[in-house]
Amino acid sequence: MTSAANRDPVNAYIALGANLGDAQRSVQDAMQQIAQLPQTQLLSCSSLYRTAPIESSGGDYINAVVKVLCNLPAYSLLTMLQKIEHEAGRERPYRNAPRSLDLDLLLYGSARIDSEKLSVPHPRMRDRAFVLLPLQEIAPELVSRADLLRVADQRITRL
Ligand code: A4P
Ligand code: MG
Repeated sequence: MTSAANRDPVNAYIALGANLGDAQRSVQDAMQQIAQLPQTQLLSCSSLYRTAPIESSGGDYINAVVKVLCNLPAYSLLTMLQKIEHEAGRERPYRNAPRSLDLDLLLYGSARIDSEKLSVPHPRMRDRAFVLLPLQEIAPELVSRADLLRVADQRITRL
């Protein structure tokens, strides 16, 4: 078995979202917490975006995407992201409920994982302006014109 210390670091992209409480603050705080994760270097952060809820109730969301260089295995990174969500008061009363903080792993290098606990690439990332526009800001090579056309009717404003 390969130890974490011998693993090649991987570029990973994380989507941040919130639409309960002080959502801007929650997203900014989460960026700081991601920067402090072990074996993880925060490489870039998109702007914050105000976005219309997609298949979700509640008010507008604040969304952003960050890029990290990470030595953690994908499942360990996910567990740490879920801990940050939990500490931000995340509750899950029903699917797509308004949330104080949501952290989704979009991409973990070129890995393809499809388990109940973790799917990467995130299966819905190419259908959502709230992912694609911030991702395009920090990794334009990962977002195509066709992607952007597909989500052109979704309301999103860069803050
Ligand atoms: N899980 C599987 N793959 C992943 C992954 N790549 N990253 C599992 C994170 N978690 C992943 O997650 C549910 C389960 O997915 C977890 O047990 C985890 O192990 P969750 O955080 O409880 O729920 P979620 O993120 O709401 O679920 P889901 O299905 O990923 O939701 P979506 O499709 O991402 O939609 N509208 C706007 N404007 N902005 C938003 O941020 N977010 C959603 C959530 C809907 N509409 C939105 C927004
Ligand atoms: Mg989530």
